[in-house]
Amino acid sequence: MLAEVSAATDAEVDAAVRAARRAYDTVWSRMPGRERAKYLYRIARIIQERGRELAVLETLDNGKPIKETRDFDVPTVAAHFFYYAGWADKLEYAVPGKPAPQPLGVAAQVIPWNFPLLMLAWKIAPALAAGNTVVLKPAETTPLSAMLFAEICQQADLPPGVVNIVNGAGDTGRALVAHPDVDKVAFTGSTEVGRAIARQIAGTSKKATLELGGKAANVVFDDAPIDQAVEGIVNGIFFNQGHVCCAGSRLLVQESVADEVLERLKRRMSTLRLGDPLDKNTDIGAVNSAEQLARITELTGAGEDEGATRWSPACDLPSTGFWFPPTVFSNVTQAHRIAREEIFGPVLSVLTFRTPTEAVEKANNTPYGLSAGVWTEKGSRILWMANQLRAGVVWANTFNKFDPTSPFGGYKESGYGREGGRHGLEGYLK
Ligand code: TXE
Repeated sequence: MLAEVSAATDAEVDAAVRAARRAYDTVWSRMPGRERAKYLYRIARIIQERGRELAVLETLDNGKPIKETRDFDVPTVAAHFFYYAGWADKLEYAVPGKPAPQPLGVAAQVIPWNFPLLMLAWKIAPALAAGNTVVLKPAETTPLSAMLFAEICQQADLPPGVVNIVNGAGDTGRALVAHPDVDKVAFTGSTEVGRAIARQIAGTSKKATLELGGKAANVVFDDAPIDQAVEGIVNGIFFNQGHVCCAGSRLLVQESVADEVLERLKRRMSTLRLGDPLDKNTDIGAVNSAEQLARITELTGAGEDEGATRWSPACDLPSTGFWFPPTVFSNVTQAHRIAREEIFGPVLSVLTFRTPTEAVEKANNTPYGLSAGVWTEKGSRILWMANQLRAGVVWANTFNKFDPTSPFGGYKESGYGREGGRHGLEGYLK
């Protein structure tokens, strides 16, 4: 065990919300945007300065490779604070002749374990820039980087009560969402809990942003640059062990190139290094928890039982911890559970198509709609696909690209509201 963290009681959740309310009323909502910006810039710089420490802590807590926390998570977190700092003093003047938008008040933010620090940044940076105060609950298996972030807020002299962190599991999250003095709820996690939160706040005046599960299609046409596409497929599903809501977990490949793509993909998968997440050469780290490993194991078992063909490269799994090898299923049909349900692990399901229309039908044949990828040399086809695909994000000849300036969010059961970019601020303003 790495650490033990105490769960907040209802009274402690109440104290945190009250602190946030007090800070909102007396300090934060009254402060000029340019002053708020100074704090956000300061936080961004301290994140950069303490980047190594944050990366190591995040890797220890989550199990993802240090290569990712060092080169992706932490720099992207800093980028979000820099980006939203830039908005804080522009809001008053964003639309000439119109009154300045107002903050909502106290935001309750509940986040998952797959990108603990990045999800915190997606939530806290726009909320603070817009003038809200926050109470954030990290996931129960990954609370540590949020606590280090709280220390960074103190180091930046952020006024007390502007950012509050409460720990705990679902009960703490429920108490936080239910608190009468909360004005806004922002949640990222499972569709099931997202639905429960939507029911819980129905009939109240609380606003909500929900970012839920996904089952993204990564569509490869026969004119795609195959080497580049294979890299995109690997990144799409094996980045962060596939614990990614927008993971390209369904590969849709045009029939004429399906054998070639699968062959090259297997060869590339054989070069992936699984093991010690703190080793900078590691590509695939540990699964975050026993529960998540059980879920991946159950669904991959169902894939075999239903007749799909399973393949993994030979690889030694470490004897302690939770591990799952990179896995690809071919001969998958749309009826298979592995084609319909979010696995949230390093497991790819391969389906084929003949025509662009069939590709669209299959890609959209899911209750989710968070993201999709398209690989083709034809610009006109990219635009056509982007319009046809019912997904909040469509990547063309790339995958899993994130930038603070771009909005992110779902269609259908992947949730509602957008995070990132200017759209991300709108969820914290009235
Ligand atoms: O999610 P939960 P879990 C998917 C993925 C995964 C599955 C289950 O498929 O296998 O969900 O993961 C808090 N009121 N995603 O169980 O339970 C909880 O403490 C308020 C997709 O980890 O949704 C944690 O902080 N809060 C996803 C957060 O909700 C509650 C990321 C998420 O946990 C609560 C994670 C309640 N009633 C899992 N119950 C994505 N969209 O990226 C729990 N929580």
